[in-house]
Amino acid sequence: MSEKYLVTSALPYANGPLHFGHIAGAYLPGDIFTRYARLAGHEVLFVCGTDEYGAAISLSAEKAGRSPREHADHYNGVITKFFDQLNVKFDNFSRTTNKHHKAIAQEFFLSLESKGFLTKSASDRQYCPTCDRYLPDRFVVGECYLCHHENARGDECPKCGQFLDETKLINPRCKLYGHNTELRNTTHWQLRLDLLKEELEAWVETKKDFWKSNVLSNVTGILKDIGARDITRDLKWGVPVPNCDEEGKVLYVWFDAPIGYISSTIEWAEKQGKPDLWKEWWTDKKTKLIHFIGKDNITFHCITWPAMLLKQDGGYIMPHNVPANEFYNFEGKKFNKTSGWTIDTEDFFSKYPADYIRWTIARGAPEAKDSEFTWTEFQKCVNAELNDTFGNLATRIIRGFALAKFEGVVPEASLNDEDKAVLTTALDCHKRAGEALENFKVRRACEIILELGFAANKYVEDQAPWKSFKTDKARCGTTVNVGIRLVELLALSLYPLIPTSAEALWSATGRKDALSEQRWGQINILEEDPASRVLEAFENPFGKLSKKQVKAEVDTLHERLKQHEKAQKMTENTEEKTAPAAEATETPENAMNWKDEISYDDFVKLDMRMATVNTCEPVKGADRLLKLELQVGSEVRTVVSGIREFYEAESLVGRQVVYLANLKPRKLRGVMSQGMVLAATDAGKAILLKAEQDCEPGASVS
Ligand code: B3M
Ligand code: ZN
Repeated sequence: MSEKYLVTSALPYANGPLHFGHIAGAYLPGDIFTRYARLAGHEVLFVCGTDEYGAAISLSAEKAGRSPREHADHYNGVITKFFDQLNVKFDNFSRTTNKHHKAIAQEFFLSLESKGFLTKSASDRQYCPTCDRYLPDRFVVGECYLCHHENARGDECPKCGQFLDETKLINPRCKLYGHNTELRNTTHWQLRLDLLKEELEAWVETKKDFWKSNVLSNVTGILKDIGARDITRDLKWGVPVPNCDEEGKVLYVWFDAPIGYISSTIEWAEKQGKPDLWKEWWTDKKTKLIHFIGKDNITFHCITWPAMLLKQDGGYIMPHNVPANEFYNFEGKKFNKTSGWTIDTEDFFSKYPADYIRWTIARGAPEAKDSEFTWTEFQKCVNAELNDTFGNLATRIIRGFALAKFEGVVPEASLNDEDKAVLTTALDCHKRAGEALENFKVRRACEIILELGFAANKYVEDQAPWKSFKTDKARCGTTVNVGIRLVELLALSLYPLIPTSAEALWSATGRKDALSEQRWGQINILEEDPASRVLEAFENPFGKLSKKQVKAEVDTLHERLKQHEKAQKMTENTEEKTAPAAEATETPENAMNWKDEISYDDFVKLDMRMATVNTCEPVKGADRLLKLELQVGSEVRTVVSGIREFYEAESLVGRQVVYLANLKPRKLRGVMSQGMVLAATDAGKAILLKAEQDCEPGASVS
């Protein structure tokens, strides 16, 4: 039966690049499902966009020295490019700052309020008197009162994973500057999930036969003692609470974010020139709304968001299924950009085609439990599966025989039982792979398609066309003809998973029509005969990875981690060793002229940033001064520095420096210098500081 699917993937926060862990959870599964569903004849719309409001974006923007909007602009670009590289294709990729978003988010709020599902109450919250602002969620850090981890966030502890009450943090500090905080009383709105508990439980009950068990158990567990939850924050960056006369109250990002699915659809409809078309998706009872997410987003998609939808007047549909995935790790640990435990995606895509990673992730998709990427597994997937199974079949049949021995024309066939048997097996695999994909079982689909590949290779092996070519050319011709049919069906089966390679295989069989426009289950390779089709040159879309290559990848990774650990140790050492400096003074040569002790609070007043030199020129009439124009985040600052005798002006352009930004500006030889660049002095020579590797200009130094 033909269905109507509205497919979404979790909206990625526009505050950093994505890694393959994210891809495995929400994006590749969404893309695979969408591609499959289209082939299966379903009507599909696939929407996504960046999640741009809230504390996470504000904090990360402030760290980078950008405004939240500039920060979101930047990462929206980075993320869009990543999806292009991976061939993840949305019908619309929007942003929660799109022009439709605010109004619908406010409408959702007002509708819940008018029906009595919101309450308003005042309570104590963390406030930073120095920064003069409240510190919602991750803006405040401190010791976890449950597990005593030192760096817990206001909303949750990364160590014990528990949601936290920010007011109970031990030694709370403002995350960005380390200021001491205090509690202040402020008003917030709560969504009365307690009043919706029964309705939600009844709704979840209707899902119990087809939702994934990990999702069901998670949701029923949380629903048991669900209470009211805050849906507003004291923050500048967000959708303003509607009809509210107090300044600085915005909707909690998790309240507005899922509405991004709707606003992205509205944007899509507008681009189609049919502004009302979005309603045919969001309010048509036939639409099956499918949310692809990672497991950490289950509560929001299966409880809060449905609760919000239940009490709207627009006639919105409810989620049909939420096939959440578990986590996808990397070589035994979580992906971690800070420590370097990650894959540099630019480097990756410069070496490997997207289909290699798509296949590897799909093959080991974290569907029922956490799984991981390892370089060895990657090599196995590429070499043994893509190349030796799929590539090999096509190479042997097409290049080895059809092109080399039959002048590029598919020979006639006269099918015997063995030929029919392999074609039947292949058709059965294709059908079963479709069922697996329809049920979000990507891993299983890969296994079944491999089965198809194995059966096809075994058939060629058994038929030994290299022998029959000499003894029975007609038989050989039939084997080649059957082989072409098998490659054709293989290409169709692989399309949702590895579209580019599948298209290459498809056209190599001489098909001139578009693969993406075929119908799953409607190519009958038992009947449809490719004989006399003309083939063109064949390029195997797959290659192999050498042992050396894999070793180099693993070595680079460990080297990066080692560097990171070394750098960390150095910081720890300097922190610990400031006191015993007295020992060093025992030898007179080492006598240090220590400055007076300062407090940590004094130190954090220094606003130091990584900056990139845009231009640099000598200051006229001053033989010791250079004028540097620095890129710091999105801003440009001018600094005059007394380093002319040590550096050629041109040689500094493009390099990074450490920049002290909040030094009172002063005029030097008629040029206003806004701060200074830091340098070490060694034997009377100034040596500019830089970080061990280039950073985002504006990155803070502490
Ligand atoms: N941005 C969290 C995440 O990226 C959040 C998802 C929103 S989906 C509406 O994991
Ligand atoms: Zn502060």
